[in-house]
Amino acid sequence: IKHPLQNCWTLWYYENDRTQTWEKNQKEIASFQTVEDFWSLYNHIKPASELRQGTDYSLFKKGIRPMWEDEANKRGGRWLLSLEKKQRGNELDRYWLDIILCLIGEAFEHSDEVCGAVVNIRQKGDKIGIWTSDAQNGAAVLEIGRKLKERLRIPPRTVLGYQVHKDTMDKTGSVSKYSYTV
Ligand code: M7G
Repeated sequence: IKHPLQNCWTLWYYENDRTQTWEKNQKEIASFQTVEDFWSLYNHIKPASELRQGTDYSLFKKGIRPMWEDEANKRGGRWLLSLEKKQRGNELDRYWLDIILCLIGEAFEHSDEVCGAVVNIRQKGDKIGIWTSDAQNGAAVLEIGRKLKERLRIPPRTVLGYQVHKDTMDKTGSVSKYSYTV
């Protein structure tokens, strides 16, 4: 028998087709709920570093759509890892895989607060976000942020910031503020 995961997870792919709405461009690829099915999916798809600019992968608990508007996300936010261009070549795929393993392996004490994660492939620099459901739950948000930083082996001098989705949504300038940092 296969090894069951605590949760069932869905992988999504986003491609920016300008004739469609942002929401319509989010496509469900596949769902899995065992370790073996995760690896067969992972081994079958392109690594993030080989995707085209402007695309995203999102991995969310089944039933949660990878968007701010979803009931599970609308009071939440994300830990944001902004990568430099040169990190696509070496660190992007490792970070993304380590994050997936933290998610599906329920690595956090507050794993119930985790909704999913997104990797954005962008010309200006790739981004990875780990989405949690309640931006007001400081204890959970901070525990998840600290554990991420440790598990990804992010150097202590690199600051990770948490953005509330509402702030990201309403942002007028180019950057939205961090509500927490680790
Ligand atoms: P992005 O893809 O998160 O980052 O957001 P980028 O600026 O580096 O490309 C780009 C745009 O996509 C936003 O300004 C929104 O128009 C749209 N968008 C992104 N997200 C995450 C959402 C979402 O959750 N819901 C909706 N409706 N639009 C979104």
